[in-house]
This record gives sequence, structure tokens and C-alpha cells, in this order.
Amino acid sequence: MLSPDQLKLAAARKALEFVPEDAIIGIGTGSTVNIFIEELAATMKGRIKGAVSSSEASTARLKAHHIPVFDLNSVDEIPVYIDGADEINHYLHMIKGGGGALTREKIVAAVAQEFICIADASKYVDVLGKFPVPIEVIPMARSLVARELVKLGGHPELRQDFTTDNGNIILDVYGMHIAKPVEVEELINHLPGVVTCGLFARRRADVLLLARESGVEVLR
Ligand code: ABF
Repeated sequence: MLSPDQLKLAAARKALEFVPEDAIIGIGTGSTVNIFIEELAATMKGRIKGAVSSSEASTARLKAHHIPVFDLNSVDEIPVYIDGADEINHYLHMIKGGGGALTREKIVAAVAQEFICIADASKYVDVLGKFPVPIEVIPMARSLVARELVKLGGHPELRQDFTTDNGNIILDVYGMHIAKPVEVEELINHLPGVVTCGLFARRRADVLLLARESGVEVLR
């Protein structure tokens, strides 16, 4: 039986096949992406121009491997964005942000032509919502947003001792019934004080590289 890290490695290696040469690619955040960065550095370092990163943590890891990191504002196009997910459904809608980098992830994903999600089979679900939905909130709006989320049927909890790369807080919302991810994403994103929520439904993944015991499935 393969370990979780072996499954992540299998998905990460498969993702290398989607990386175009000489391009600036988007890089997400998390333990699966960390493995991807190691593989990228080992096999393709000189063959890409560099990366746009979705977090300080990934930036540090890329720089440690001497992979050039570009400011998104200086980049016109990103052919592929490689990132993990906390949950992903059959329509390739995702919950992301367990690592707290959801806003920058959503920004880079919005620029990318193709979003490649790398995940092991434990992340693949019929209905999103068992994993709490992370929401980045401007600190002064914490109570207001929490009250509104309760009205939407959620149970928000402040992520303790955590500040995002943008200086904000995270509310993790438990118990949301997410039958219609696009609608729920829009409802939450319209609350004043919300920077963005960790539902990636309006901009879903284009390709899911799903690592199973039997191999990596490519789902579109
Ligand atoms: C990131 O990857 C996050 O949005 C999500 O929280 C995380 C999944 O992490 P891991 O690969 O460690 O399971 O993109």
C-alpha cells in the first residue's frame, strides 16, 4: 500500500508532463506542491523561465532551488497553474485554503490558462463541505462576517494564531451544505469584509491528476 507521500509524489511527477518549456508557471501552496517543487527543481529547473508563487512559503522554497520567482504584475500570461486542494468534486470544484493561502491562489489561478490540480484520492468527494471552508476576512469585519455565516447555516471558527500573507484572519466554516458550490461561493464573497472564500467553483480546476493505488488518473 502506498503512503500518502508516495501518492502525492505520483501526482506531482505526473504534473511535470503538463509544464511547458520556457514558460513562467503558476505554483500553489501545500505539502503536495512542496513535493512538486522538489521534482520540478530536480528535473526541469533550467527548462522553465520561472514561477509566480501563491505564498511566501512556496516563494522561499522556489528561491532555495534558484528558480526565479516573478511578481504577477510583471507577467502577461501563465500557461499552467499547479496546485493542490483540500477537497475536489466530480465537477472539479474545490475547497482550498487549508494552508491559508487561498486569496493569492485564487488570484494566480484567475490568470492561468489551465489549472492543474494535484491530489490523492482521499481529496476526491461527491459533495464539498466535510472539510471546513476557509474564508479570508479583514480583521475589523470578523464578528459581522461570522454572524452572516451563521445565517447561511455555517459554524465559523477563528483560526487561532494565524495571519495570512496579506495581514488578515481566517474563519474556518464547518457544517456548510454545499450542493451548489458556485452559488455558495458568490454568496460568501459578497459579504462585506470577506476578501475571498476557499471555494474555487467559478474558477474550477481544468485538469485533476488524481493519485490512486492503481496509478494517476487524468480527469477533465
Ligand atoms: C493548497 O493546497 C491549499 O489551498 C490547500 O489547502 C492545500 C492542500 O494541501 P496539501 O497538498 O498539503 O494537502 O493549495
